[in-house]
Amino acid sequence: MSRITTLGEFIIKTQSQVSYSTGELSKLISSLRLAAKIVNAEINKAGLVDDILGKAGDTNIQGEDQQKLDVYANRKFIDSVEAREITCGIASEEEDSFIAFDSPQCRNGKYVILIDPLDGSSNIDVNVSVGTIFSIYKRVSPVGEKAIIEDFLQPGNQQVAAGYFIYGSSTMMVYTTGNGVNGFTFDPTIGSFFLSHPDMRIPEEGSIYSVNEGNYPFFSQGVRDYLKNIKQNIPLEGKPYTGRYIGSMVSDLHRNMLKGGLYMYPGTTSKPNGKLRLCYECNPMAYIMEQAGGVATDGNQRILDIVPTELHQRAPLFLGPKKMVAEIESYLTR
Ligand code: P6P
Repeated sequence: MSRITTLGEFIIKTQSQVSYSTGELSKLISSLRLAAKIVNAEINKAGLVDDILGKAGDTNIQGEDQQKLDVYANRKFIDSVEAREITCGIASEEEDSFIAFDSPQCRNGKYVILIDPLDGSSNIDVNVSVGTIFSIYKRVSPVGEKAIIEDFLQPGNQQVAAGYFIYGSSTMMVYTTGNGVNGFTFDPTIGSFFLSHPDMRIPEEGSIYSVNEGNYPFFSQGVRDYLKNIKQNIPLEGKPYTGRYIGSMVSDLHRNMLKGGLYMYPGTTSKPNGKLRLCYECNPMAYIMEQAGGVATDGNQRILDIVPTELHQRAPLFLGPKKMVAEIESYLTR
């Protein structure tokens, strides 16, 4: 039986791999673990708790209905990160702008964090898996001062850590600090995350594709040609491609990383930049995918090389095994 490794032990053991880390990054990652446990507990009993399901009655800056659990999760992650006093600021999908923490200790924080506190939350009421996505950077503003917007508008290739929590049939944390991707499964009877998926790599071959085909009429000709042709092509193993899409990016991406598959959210005629947010959805997932041996592009360039100009800007996204992304890219340039 392989040695049992808790997330806490793993964070400490691998801390030395992050050259400049003085333990703050470890503390930041462990603060996310605490918030995720709290959110997980609420999600798992959402159907039983009064007044936690459904819409909060507000819309976020994206113009999306905020679910009550969106607001709850957002609060828990912000409070948990701020309480550790090791991060100078946070940006969230659920907040109009970034939050610069004001305590002297926070101002001395080296890192900023961007987060989608509860991605796919509209699925909660129908009991479909949802997730939290996070992205961590070293600040560019002087230590000791308040965080500024430039701290949050760095290209994804500057990330020092990224990860996601998936609240599914089991709750997992999957993250990277630039030395590969590792997955941890939560044992609710003990209240700890345990290393269950060491050194995750996406299979080089894949026969799963994940896209909302309801948008087919509004995709570019290249995307439509790709979707038409893969229904005629038979991959090497002789089985047709499989369409799998549950409308929860963390779940779709996690499945495709384990089984081999392409996830995409292309632009459409009305939304040429698609729906997904560059800074706290595309970038962290692209970093994880690259660290797992895959690739992530917007159809023209590497996601991680895009320099953000706005906190909530969107980007088309194609990510998965090199061969599958290369194939669809060959259609996009036609
Ligand atoms: P559509 C959830 O709102 C989300 O941001 C991703 O998790 C998911 O993949 C996508 O949007 C689903 O969007 O337009 O297919 O419903």
